[in-house]
Amino acid sequence: MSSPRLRVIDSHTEGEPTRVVIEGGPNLGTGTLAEKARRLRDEHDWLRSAVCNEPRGHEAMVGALLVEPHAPDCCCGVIFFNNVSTLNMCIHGTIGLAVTLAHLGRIGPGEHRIDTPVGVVVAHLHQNGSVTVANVPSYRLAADVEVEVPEWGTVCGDISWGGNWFFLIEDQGPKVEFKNLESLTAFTWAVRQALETQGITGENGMEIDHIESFGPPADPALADSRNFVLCPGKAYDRSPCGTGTSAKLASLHAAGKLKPGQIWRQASILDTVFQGEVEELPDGRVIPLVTGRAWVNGESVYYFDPSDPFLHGIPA
Ligand code: PYC
Repeated sequence: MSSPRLRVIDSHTEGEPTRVVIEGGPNLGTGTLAEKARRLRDEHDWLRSAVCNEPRGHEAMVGALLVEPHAPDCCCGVIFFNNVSTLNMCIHGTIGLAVTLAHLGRIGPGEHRIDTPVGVVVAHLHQNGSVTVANVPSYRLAADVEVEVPEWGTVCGDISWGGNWFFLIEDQGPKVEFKNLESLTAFTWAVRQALETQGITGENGMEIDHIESFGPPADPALADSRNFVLCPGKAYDRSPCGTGTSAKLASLHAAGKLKPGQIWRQASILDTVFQGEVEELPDGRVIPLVTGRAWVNGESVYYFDPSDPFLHGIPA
């Protein structure tokens, strides 16, 4: 493992941070983005930890490593990661990436194809600076799945794919309000553990590593729902979570509650909003279109002093 200098650009998307590594990342070789993500996870995990964990990062930080794309016609490839591992996909991060690339003068308004470990997504940078991401095909795998959660009782939810696997819970557990952050974290963490213990998974045994709890919005004039999303490393998403919004859109569509082109406004626990809609695919899945805003708010160069006991971060 070498000790390069890394150059990163920070942004936040509706409150959730993204840190794009624009220089100094390891050579991940050739192949698909899924193969490169596996190499990053198995052979270069120091980069993830150095970028996301303390002392440079914190539990909510999502990193994004820019790499060469594999799929044709893409402007770049990206691998997202957080305080504990690589992520399949991340929409708030894609919005942050698009705004970062615009800040660097590498892209302008218009549509940009971006290669990810779960497929190509399209980021549309609008003239007003907002970004719409056309996500990977999304779908509801199972509805009204019951899980026995120690100390919380039976919890019922949908299992849906929106680029990550989600368990979607409505009007159960603590009220979805900012003052309940601690109990919402305890509740959703208990649900996640119960799903794992009881062998409830996404397709092909994939772990359901995101838990999303929904309640009514603070103001129905501004949003249709407010959510709390527990990310894999136990941090809550400060944004409405784009892959979580995609999973929700897929569930609503499967339940006949959302028609193509109909707008769904998903508020986060901080009451920032993503706007979503779906396009139908012939096989019943949907392409979620998720729109949000991001702001570049910093730039750093990271040094790796071999005498620093935490040069690669403090493991989460
Ligand atoms: O916006 O998709 C998202 C996301 C995933 C994890 C954190 N944010």
